[in-house]
Amino acid sequence: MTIIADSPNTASAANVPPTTRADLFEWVHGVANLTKPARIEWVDGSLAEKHRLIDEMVEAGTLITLNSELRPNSYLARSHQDDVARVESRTFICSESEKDAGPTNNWADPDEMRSTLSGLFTESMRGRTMYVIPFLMGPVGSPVTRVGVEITDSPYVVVSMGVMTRIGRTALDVIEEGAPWVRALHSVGAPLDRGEQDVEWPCNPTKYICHFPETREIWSFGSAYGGNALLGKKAFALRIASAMARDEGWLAEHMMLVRITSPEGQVAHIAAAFPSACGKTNFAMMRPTLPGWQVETLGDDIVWMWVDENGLLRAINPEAGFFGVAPGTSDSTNPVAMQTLWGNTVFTNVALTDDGDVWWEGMTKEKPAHLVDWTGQDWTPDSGVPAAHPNSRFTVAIDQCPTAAAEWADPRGVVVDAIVFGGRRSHTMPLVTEARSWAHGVYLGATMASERTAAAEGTLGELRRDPFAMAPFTGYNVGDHWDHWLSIGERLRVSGRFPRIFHVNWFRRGEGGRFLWPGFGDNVRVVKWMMDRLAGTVSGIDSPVGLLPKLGDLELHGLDLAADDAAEILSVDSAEIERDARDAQSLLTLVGETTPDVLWRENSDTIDRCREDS
Ligand code: OXD
Ligand code: MN
Repeated sequence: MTIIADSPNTASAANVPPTTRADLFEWVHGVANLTKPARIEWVDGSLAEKHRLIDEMVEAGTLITLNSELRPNSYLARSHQDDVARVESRTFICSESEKDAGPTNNWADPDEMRSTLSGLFTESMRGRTMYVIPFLMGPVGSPVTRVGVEITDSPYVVVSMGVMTRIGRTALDVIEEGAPWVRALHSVGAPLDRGEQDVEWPCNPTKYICHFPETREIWSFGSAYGGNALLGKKAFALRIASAMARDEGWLAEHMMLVRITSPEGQVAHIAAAFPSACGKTNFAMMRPTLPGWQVETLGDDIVWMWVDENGLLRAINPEAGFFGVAPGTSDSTNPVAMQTLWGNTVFTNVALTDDGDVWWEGMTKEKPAHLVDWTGQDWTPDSGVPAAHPNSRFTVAIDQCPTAAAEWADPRGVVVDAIVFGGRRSHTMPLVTEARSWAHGVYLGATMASERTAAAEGTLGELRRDPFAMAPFTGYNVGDHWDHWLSIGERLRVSGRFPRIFHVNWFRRGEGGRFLWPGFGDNVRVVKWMMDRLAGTVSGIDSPVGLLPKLGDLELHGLDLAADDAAEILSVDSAEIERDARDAQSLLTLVGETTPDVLWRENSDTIDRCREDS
């Protein structure tokens, strides 16, 4: 770490920043002049630096050291109680034209927002250290790897960015070579006066997460929660990167990426989009229940894809870590995640056990008799409140994952064979359906919907259309995003090697509200059907929402599933699908003239098929 100056106004020749890029130096200097930190540190990404920051945070009470025998090198952070999730209502796309943000984003005029933010950032780092973090999204050498610099006044953000991205010298070298870089400015918005005692989780009730797609800039104020503050993730790798990808002809998507190997050695790479907290991480780390099947993990949250010179769709994971939801993760639901979390993990807002380890709802069948909950209060099973926050998280490096595929960091990426969309739907959508064409697949992605979970603010359970699971993450007009997907389809025509597109629903409920499908490792049964479709060994049954498996083609052997339930979960009720298609029209209408005609056609074809079916 290079420490430049004790005060931005006292930078001396001896404290030269480790960059020759005037644009970078000037930006850092300009931010320091605005935010007036006590000192500036350039982050080099070394282990020594990480340990020093962790020690400082332990000293300040921001991190609690866990029992090193049970959870080596691991820490617990407890956030402010109002800083626990992404704040979509405070997330803005500040494009020059309002139309470019589209109807599903909050738009703000860039000049007005800059002036608001400049006011908020004025002296916002007073008394704190301003860290400059060069970071790389993607492995060095991939055609879609991009670089950014995050300035933050939060050491928690520095350490977390060090897990989630490639920080320090490697990234700075790419900048030195002349690469354009994204400006990502973050402040917790809690200046410290001289002698003032700091709090454990500084933040500000006023929050702004702002994106300027034209100038590739991010300004985030007031929150230290990962999704708002680790700017390489949602802000850059999805919102800004999606705008870059539109301009440059590639895709930045909210997807996980896995490699599947069948017992016969058939290999396929699957990229899957699910709204937040719908089992995406569980899918990415699936331990298949069918013998001989293997799932290897390449990514759990974000995928960048491009059409290569041979017309194949290739993908990388731009991240280097997992920022996963803890509750519900257990040795039975996701043993791979549990193994990944053996140590070197930062937990946020989980509960603390009496022996200095972590616990969250769903981790064990039996609840511990006593815990300290995520708010720092004593907790017993009778407390009547969750011990861990429903959106509590773990932050851990991918290379700790026992199922990580060796290629997760290969700059050549992997060829995508199948794309999967999914959501949490109690009814209507069957367990799995295959799109009839690329355009139909884009329609299924555009109109996908899910019942709301705790990863963002909002009413739990409410059905929300979440196009491509990108509703809070597309940095431009959602209709243009759909059009962009259609244009990628045009480019794939060159090779004719279209990934097949599927839609899955692990969450369909039967009588009395019980889940019909066991999910988790048994989802490999659905993956097997997809692989059979890829290999051309099975056909499908035509339905208004696409091709359904024949009951006999879905491997149900060894599964405790009543025949009626199996039939129900594969069934499609035309009236329900028609209702859903009509409901989706409000989204197509809302998006208005930017909705591609092709998607309206897919919508009316779906309704026509429902009519023919009934
Ligand atoms: C996440 C999210 O944190 O999607 O990954 O909210
Ligand atoms: Mn996500």
